[in-house]
Amino acid sequence: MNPKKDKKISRFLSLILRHQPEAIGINLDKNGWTDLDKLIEAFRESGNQIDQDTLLRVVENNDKKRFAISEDGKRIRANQGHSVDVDLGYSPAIPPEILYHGTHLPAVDSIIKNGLDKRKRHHVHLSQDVATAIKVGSRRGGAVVFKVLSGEMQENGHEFFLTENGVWLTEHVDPRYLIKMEYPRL
Ligand code: HQG
Repeated sequence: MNPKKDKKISRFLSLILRHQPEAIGINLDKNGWTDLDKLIEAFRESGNQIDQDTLLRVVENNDKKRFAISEDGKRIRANQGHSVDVDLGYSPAIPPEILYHGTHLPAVDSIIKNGLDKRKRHHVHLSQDVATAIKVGSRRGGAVVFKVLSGEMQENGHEFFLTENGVWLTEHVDPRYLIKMEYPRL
């Protein structure tokens, strides 16, 4: 096992299962699933040798549990983060009073003015804790963290969904529900 290589495979899987299945000629069904055997075959044909054990290991060990295997063990999908049109079938759930969103400095003014938009993804992604939000924000440089008044939003009729890997999703967050944290601490 080679952690660096596994990370590369995970990145590639995210690209294929969330954004560009056509890049290696596979299809996702309406719920985002694709056949494991066909995926492995398509990986091979695109010059990426991978066997089933490696793929299952990458899914199992993934730091954010980004992928799920179907109950019958035959299909795979990404748990969240899609830009392609899929219905993940998550039911509305009651969020905690406060959730967090990590972002980067250049986005702050626009977020304060316009709220959180889903951009290319299906939903705005929110974290359960500050540490995760800092990590998300750090992907683009120094992190800025917003508190989201999710309890109040839900009371006012906004829907929230909890993905299988613990990410909270919602359609949009109005600026009135956002508080910028001055010194986010772990
Ligand atoms: C920002 C990763 C300006 C938003 C992470 C973010 C997450 C605005 C960027 C998951 C804005 C969108 C999602 C506004 C939002 N004006 N900027 N009005 N509203 N933004 O990648 O939340 O590793 O689509 O703050 O860990 O960063 O891929 O969303 O910076 O869970 O599994 O627009 O992706 O998970 O960026 O990340 P993204 P995100 P994975």
